[in-house]
Amino acid sequence: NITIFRKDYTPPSFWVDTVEMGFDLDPKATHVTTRTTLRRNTDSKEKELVLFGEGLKLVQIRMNGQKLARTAYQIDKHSLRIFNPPDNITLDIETQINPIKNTSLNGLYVSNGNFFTQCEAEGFRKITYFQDRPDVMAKYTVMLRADKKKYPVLLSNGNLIEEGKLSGGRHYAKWEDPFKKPSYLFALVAGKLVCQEEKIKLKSGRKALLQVWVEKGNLDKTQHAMDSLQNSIFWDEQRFGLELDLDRFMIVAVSDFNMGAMENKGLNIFNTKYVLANAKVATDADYAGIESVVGHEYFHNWTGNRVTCRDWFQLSLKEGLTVFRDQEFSADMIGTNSGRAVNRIADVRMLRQAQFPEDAGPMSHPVRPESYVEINNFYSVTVYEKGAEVVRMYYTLLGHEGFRKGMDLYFKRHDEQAVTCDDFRAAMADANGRDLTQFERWYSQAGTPRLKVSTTYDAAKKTYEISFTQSCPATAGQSKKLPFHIPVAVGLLNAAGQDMSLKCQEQANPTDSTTLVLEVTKAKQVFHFTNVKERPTPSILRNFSAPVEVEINYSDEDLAHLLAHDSDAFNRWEAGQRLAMRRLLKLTAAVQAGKPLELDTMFIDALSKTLNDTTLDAAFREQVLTLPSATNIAEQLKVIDPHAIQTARHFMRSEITRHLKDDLLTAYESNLTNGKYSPDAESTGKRALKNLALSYLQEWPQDSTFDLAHIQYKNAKNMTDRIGALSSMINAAILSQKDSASKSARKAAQLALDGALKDFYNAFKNEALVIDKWFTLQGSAASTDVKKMRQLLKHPAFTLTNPNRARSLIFAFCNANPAQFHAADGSGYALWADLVIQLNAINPQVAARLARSLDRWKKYTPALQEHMKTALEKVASAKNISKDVLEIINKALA
Ligand code: B3K
Ligand code: ZN
Repeated sequence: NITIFRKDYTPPSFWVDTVEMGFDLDPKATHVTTRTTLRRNTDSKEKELVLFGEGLKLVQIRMNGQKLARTAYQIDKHSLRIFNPPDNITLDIETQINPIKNTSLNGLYVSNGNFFTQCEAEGFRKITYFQDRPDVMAKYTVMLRADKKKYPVLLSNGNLIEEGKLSGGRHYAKWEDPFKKPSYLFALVAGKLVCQEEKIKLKSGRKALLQVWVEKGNLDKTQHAMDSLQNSIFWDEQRFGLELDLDRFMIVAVSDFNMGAMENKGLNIFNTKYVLANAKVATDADYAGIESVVGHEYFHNWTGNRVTCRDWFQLSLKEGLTVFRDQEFSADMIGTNSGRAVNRIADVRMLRQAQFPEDAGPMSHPVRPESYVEINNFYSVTVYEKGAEVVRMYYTLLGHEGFRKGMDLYFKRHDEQAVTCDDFRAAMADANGRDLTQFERWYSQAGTPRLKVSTTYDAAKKTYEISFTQSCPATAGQSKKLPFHIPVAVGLLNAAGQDMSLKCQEQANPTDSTTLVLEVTKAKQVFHFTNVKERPTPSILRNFSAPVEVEINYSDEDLAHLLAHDSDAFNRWEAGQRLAMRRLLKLTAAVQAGKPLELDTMFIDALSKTLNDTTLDAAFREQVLTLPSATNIAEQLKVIDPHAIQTARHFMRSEITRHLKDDLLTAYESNLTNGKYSPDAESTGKRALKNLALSYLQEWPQDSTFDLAHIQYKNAKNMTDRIGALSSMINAAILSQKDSASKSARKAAQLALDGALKDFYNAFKNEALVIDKWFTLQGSAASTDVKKMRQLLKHPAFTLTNPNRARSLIFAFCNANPAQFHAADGSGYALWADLVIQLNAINPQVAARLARSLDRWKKYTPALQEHMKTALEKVASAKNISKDVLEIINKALA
């Protein structure tokens, strides 16, 4: 397995102008003809023409009309090399492939009898021999031929220019994409599909046809995706002045898919999970997910497709930027008071949950990685989510207008080019006359920076000082770090909880502003504030203005003050999380030391104030009442003891419930959403708070609280309430085993739960995405041990070949069921190893994701570490392990 380095980039030896492809589609033997016109790149020193190809049967190759002599080229497992080609070439290549056998879901494959492609990053080479690299951009024409009965719909990128009948019951469709594109954006779809379509008018007055294609029977679930697409189109016109450049834009849903969706030019292919929704089958979270993924893929049309990446090390150029754009889109769509902040909180939760651990573990890499073995492993939370934070920092540093100027210049300079992260940074800098040289370190240095903050107030001089000390822990392959350019948004609260107006000596700001973006660029830096009339409470890193960890000595009173008053809703929430985290760490230590567990009333009072403050949006209150996750807690510890964390967290939840039963019940009852289901922000927030209250109430096992869940299940009119009730019933059944509930109550809880699970399965057995939820509920239930897991894996509805289904059960167990996955005897890890090995043979990309579950193994208690190591070694020594999985395992073991 070879490592590819960023420093080794060289331009391609040939440019490709046009690509004409022909497909004779057949599940077992698809015939592909590819005619390309190439011309030598005079900037390249490379003489040969190297085409990549994988798993292809080469039928014929001709150069400039002549059959290519066997001595003129060489073929190995991964490439076809043409010696001494002339400067201008027309190449004709015929290959044959076997889509039905393709379980990797990469390249051309079959799902439910229909054909689909996935070419990013390197799937095109599984279709034909080609310079399959993003800096080779060409214009494509595609002719599809297939049996008309079996494959009535034939789609590819761009515009349909011709279609008709062929002999033998076959038909054809010819597509032409008017824009140059890299091969990874090629797509075709063929099969039995139906669509919802609408015509819209674009800003320029041009009309465009929008289509959402699904399998028959799912047309009642496409409206939300269609609405989201239209909202995305209008938002991009408004916010960035970017118009849809095609006359036709298609979304196709497929149930076998490795990730969320793919931005193929004009023909987005989506996991059904991010298309199909109605109140019966989809939760509020599903609705929000669809909106953001539809937005994300659509926004790629400019950030990714019109301007693409020079090489895969630049992946964050398109992904970080496009995630930032989809986050802003969702925030602009939400329209409630605290909606923006609630979205921001959810994004930061996710960053801390997944990206911070990645950045501290064996797979840590900079936003622009320096090397890879398998590029698919770098479609990571670092490249995507941290990459989006990096883009957000430009936005914070340059302001709304400044950022827009930078975007405009980026498109002006680079339209229809393949470029780098440096090009993006240069556009941002040049458009604003700013020096962003140091900012480059966000792209080259891995790790989550630490920002230590200390403050001093001089009452006599009325001055206030904030000192910052930044550092960054060593990460895989990077021991020394240089200071980052960190925008730190700061506010100062007076004793009444109001924002003070700020005057800072080091940082000019508009008069009367109450939030100031301090630019920390040195290892140590002090900012002086003048005319500060009383000792303030500092609100640091408002709206999470940089992806760093802030260490600051707040007193509990400071935090309660911030939680109650900060004008920055993000930091209000953050203060609550800090109060909780302190206590969770203490409780975890107490569990380990065998000391009694206690929780102070000050914390509970602070929570109860928020819970009962009905001037706050329900969505925001729900976020404040949601405790830091087990993973968040684990990351704060030197040694992870998952069982101690569980016990501590459970104790805190039950104490909160013991004190706030009545308030929780009130929150439950006053947030019922009756009437027609709508996934708008206000109703979503109400359901979230109601279901959170319901789950807390189960910590106080009583017939009445359990009945609440059971009745909600029976009467549920939408999937959010149904799932909310069911997961509360699961927890209630578990808790009633532990606590003092009577024997008959215990039995009743278990019986009701069994009944509900059965009922749920029967009611939705024809809705694959809902059955995924059914598996997830059980995979993550603290009552599901390894033995129960092995039973669920044998359930007739379970399969490893469908990624959604495999993930629904297995990832839930390995990533969201710490109590059982970390079973003391190592049986959870042994199961993990078996499954990684089995999945590896079917789908290396899915297997490699699962392989990540043991990333942090070196942080666990010695006994667990030992078991984890055994499991990792088992995978490492198994036969035929893909480079996808090996890269992960080898880095973990290194
Ligand atoms: N660009 C695709 C991801 C492709 C993943 C390849 N392993 C989806 C997206 O980010 O929009
Ligand atoms: Zn993307």
